[in-house]
Amino acid sequence: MFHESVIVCFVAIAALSSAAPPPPPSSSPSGEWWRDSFIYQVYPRSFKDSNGDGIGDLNGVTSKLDYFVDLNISAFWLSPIFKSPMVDFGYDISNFTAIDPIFGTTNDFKKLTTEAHARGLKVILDWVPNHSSDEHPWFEKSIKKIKPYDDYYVWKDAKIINGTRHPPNNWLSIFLGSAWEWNDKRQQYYLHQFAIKQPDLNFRNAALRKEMEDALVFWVKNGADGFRIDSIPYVYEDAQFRDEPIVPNSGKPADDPATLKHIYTIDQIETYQLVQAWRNAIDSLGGEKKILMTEAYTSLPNTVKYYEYGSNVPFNFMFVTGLNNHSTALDFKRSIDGWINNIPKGGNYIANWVVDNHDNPRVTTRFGSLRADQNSMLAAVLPGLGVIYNGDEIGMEGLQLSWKQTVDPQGCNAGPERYASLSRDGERTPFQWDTTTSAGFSTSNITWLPVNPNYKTLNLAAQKNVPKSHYGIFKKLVALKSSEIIKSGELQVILATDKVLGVVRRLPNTTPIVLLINFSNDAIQIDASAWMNIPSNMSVYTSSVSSNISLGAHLDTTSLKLNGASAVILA
Ligand SMILES: *[C@@H]1O[C@H](CO)[C@@H](O)[C@H](O)[C@H]1NC(C)=O
Ligand SMILES: *[C@@H]1O[C@H](CO)[C@@H](O)[C@H](O)[C@H]1NC(C)=O
Ligand SMILES: *[C@@H]1O[C@H](CO)[C@@H](O)[C@H](O)[C@H]1NC(C)=O
Ligand SMILES: *[C@@H]1O[C@H](CO)[C@@H](O)[C@H](O)[C@H]1NC(C)=O
Ligand SMILES: *[C@@H]1O[C@H](CO)[C@@H](O)[C@H](O)[C@H]1NC(C)=O
Ligand SMILES: *[C@@H]1O[C@H](CO)[C@@H](O)[C@H](O)[C@H]1NC(C)=O
Ligand SMILES: *[C@@H]1O[C@H](CO)[C@@H](O)[C@H](O)[C@H]1NC(C)=O
Ligand SMILES: *[C@@H]1O[C@H](CO)[C@@H](O)[C@H](O)[C@H]1NC(C)=O
Ligand SMILES: CC(=O)N[C@H]1CO[C@H](CO)[C@@H](O)[C@@H]1O
Ligand SMILES: [Ca+2]
Ligand SMILES: [Ca+2]
Repeated sequence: MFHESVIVCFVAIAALSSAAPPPPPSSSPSGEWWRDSFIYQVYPRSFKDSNGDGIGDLNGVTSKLDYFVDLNISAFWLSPIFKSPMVDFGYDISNFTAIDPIFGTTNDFKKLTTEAHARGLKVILDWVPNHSSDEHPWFEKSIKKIKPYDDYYVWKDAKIINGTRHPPNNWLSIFLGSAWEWNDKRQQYYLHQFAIKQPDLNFRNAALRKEMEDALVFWVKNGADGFRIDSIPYVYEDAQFRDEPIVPNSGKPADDPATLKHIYTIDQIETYQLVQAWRNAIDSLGGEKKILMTEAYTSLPNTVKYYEYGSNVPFNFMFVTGLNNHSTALDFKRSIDGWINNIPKGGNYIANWVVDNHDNPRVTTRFGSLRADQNSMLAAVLPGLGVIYNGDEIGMEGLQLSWKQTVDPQGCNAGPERYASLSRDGERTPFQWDTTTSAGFSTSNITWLPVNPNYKTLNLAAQKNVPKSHYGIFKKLVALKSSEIIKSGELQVILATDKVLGVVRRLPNTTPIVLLINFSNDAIQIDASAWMNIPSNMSVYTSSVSSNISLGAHLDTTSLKLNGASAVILA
């Protein structure tokens, strides 16, 4: 016991002396309304159905705007709502300037933005530039080599080996198998980095670039306050179409993209220049500032590079893919410090913390239900912007579907043996509003994905007036986000022990804000006061549902006990 605490102390000292990255910029460049707020991702199919067809829609979102006001988020972003055959549930777009009838009409969108703006809320659209649907008229014309569409997609001749047709190179699709699909009519292969029905657009063609930029401008003129750009690293590929090197001993099947080192299919420099061009195009329209958020699952240097090319929010996915329920307090500290320290200096850029999204198992699945609040608490106390996914704020849980119920192409392509870990349906089930039919999501009892049966107890209505609920806690977090100490206070990320992560925000002559997270089940009693240089008597601002500490209680931080997997914010 004594021996263990000696080691613990050493870690804490080492951490303290090397910690304290420079404080984040405190002056907010005027008009950047997203700073120091939470942004909320709406998955429209699953949020609220207004017409009883079992699929969420725009009028459904409009009917819930007062909920966003209640949450006090600054903005919400909508996964794609454009015309689509829905093979990849809207990520396969067949008209970039039309709303899909499943979601409503252009007028419904205008109504949504008008009513949102009237409530001080901003609306962000999901922009999917890498590919269109194969049912887009451009693709149909491209197959027929009708100008200028002939060159709107990435076409290549077959490689003939011993008289047999082969794809032009070894590139693999994210959804498994060759990234090339043979088209009999055109007698060429087309590139698809995602599904076969999602041909990659050719951004080396100036006319295509112009069409896409015009579409962005179209939506801004119709009320969009900015864009979340999907899968941005994939937009350009190597102009010479070279084979990608093979990862030695990946242990993956040959059709899995993890077997290749992606040096020619992602992160090309032209991709960054394209984001800058879009930045310039939407800025030139004037009016209120527009936000650009970029989705890039890539290395940290390649992610933060987007800051310098006009992205306000290069999504930080450390809580989504980098860390999991095996991560230690030290892993968290290293990742957080790494992000803060890698933000380019001098640009007044802000950090961001993505808690969850529609492509990864829910936070409750990845970290366990006891830790449902932990990452939102981090996103609130750390500087910059927090991004949550619908349902996080009530601790919604993933649902494991049967093979027969699976509809996600990433699951379907994987087949009955492999779908369970690859399908994204589990995190996309309908929002759980209350205990009525289909959890209040739809008047229909048949919904596009089944409602999680736990809605009878886990729903918004059950938490609405309960301070110590996920929802009650999240509301406290949003309020904290806009406080001066979180906006501009000094940041320290400290290992209070090797099992307990501490985040402290300080302003002169003010009680600090202290977040403590217990990462283990080892019995350690800590003197947080000495190690973290915080007052010995602090009150509980909020604590996780899993914590037995009461809100508003006063705690003696010289001898602090947190129960397993719990987190607390002291003030
Ligand atoms: C997309 O839809 C809009 C609105 O319905 C229409 O005016 C336009 O022609 C369509 N674009 C294409 C390429 O089909
Ligand atoms: C092509 O055929 C020749 C003769 O049968 C054989 O030696 C060679 O290995 C084949 N090449 C490939 C790439 O399969
Ligand atoms: C930890 O995460 C894995 C993978 O997401 C999951 O299977 C496991 O149940 C989790 N464990 C706990 C205790 O939450
Ligand atoms: C769904 O509703 C229909 C019509 O009201 C009813 O007959 C049916 O039993 C319901 N099914 C379920 C699973 O609740
Ligand atoms: C709502 O957010 C705004 C801006 O972030 C903040 O000024 C305000 O105090 C918040 N309101 C509440 C009730 O937390
Ligand atoms: C902690 O502070 C509160 C409020 O100032 C006070 O009521 C309480 O007695 C203090 N507790 C201790 C142990 O000093
Ligand atoms: C919380 O639980 C832990 C262990 O489960 C216990 O030691 C501690 O006294 C409890 N704290 C409160 C405030 O009830
Ligand atoms: C962490 O949780 C365990 C299990 O409930 C508890 O015994 C321990 O005291 C906690 N650690 C700290 C530092 O609070
Ligand atoms: C997080 C996210 O939106 N991922 C999307 C990336 O792009 C593919 C193809 O457009 C989608 O399937 C994913 O959902
Ligand atoms: Ca509907
Ligand atoms: Ca591409």
